[in-house]
Amino acid sequence: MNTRRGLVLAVLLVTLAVAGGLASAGDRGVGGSTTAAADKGVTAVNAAAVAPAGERPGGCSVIDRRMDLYAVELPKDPVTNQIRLGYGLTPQTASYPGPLIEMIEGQCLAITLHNQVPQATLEQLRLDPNHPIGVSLHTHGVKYTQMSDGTVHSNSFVPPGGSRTYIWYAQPRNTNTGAQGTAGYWWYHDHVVGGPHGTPGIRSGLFGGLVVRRQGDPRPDRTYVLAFGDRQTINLRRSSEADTCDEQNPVPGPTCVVAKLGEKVEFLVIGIGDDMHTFHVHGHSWADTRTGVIEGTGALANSIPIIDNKTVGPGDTFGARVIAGESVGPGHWMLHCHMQFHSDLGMSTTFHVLDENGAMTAHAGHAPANPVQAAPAGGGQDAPAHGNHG
Ligand SMILES: [Cu+2]
Repeated sequence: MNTRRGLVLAVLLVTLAVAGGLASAGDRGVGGSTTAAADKGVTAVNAAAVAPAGERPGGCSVIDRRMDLYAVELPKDPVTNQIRLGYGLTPQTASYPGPLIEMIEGQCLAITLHNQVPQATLEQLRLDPNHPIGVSLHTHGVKYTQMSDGTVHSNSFVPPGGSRTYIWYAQPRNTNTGAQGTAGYWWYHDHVVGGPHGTPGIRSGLFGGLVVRRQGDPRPDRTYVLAFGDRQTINLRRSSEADTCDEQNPVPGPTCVVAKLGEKVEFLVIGIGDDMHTFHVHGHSWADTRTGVIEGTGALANSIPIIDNKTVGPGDTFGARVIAGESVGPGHWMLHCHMQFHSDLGMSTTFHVLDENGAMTAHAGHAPANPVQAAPAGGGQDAPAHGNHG
């Protein structure tokens, strides 16, 4: 009888939560009442369905922007057969990494996360059978309250089939209060799938890049999010799987890093998993600053190092800004971890720089299809393979 009563209560609470969410579609952003979350008797799953009202970080008085984010199950990894999950702006466009989220300091963003990952899949990913089932959205760098932390501890996660609104505030710098601001390169990720740290969630693909710009920051033409992870992976893929560019019509994406000559390209590099890595790209270098660019020519600007290799540890993020092919021309530029045994094991991909017409020039970056077997006789150019990433 208790079970039955509990079930009825649960259904009522979920109904209330949905109604509350709809009713608060104004500027409040977070829907629902705080009743369920405050009631200690409510199960974690039911409480998680309710995003309490008024849960905004200090300074975030109005929601400037809203977006939906879907967590879905993707086809299994073609190589390892692991479960793959992804975030997407629509369920159909979910990927790993998830979509780049861009904010400007001062902005208050409400993101409604819809958990469409099947319950059975989430159960399969559990490290502990008593761990709650759900997906969350946890972020770095920007401001959020406990209710947008995306953890089990704060019941700020989403059960299968549910939705929840998270609020992020890109707090601006304030010289009066000493607030440093939030501009920088960050990442967001699940913190609940499989365990209290979301380790199986991240490992499955539930992560993405977040960049917060300051008003007036130089803007890139393209941004690529590259997560350096365990098992010597870039974006959870190794070697040839990390580079799926169609040479005729390369479509930018998590496995196709491509730009036209002269384009300003921004790499947002994330360290995930348990290993240290180094991010290195051939033929290009960047300023080791907050934006990857040096502004001004004073003594301070002159003291900034220009680098082409940077260490990234677990949870670290940074941005690197390059001008595609600047001074070096189009080609298939290697991009890899410089821990040698990592690159040897496949932690390598390619930055394809096309000419000004969007084509790969005939002379650029050609390499023997297999450097071991196809040693050039007489110094001639071999087949136009774009290998170089194994
Ligand atoms: Cu590495």
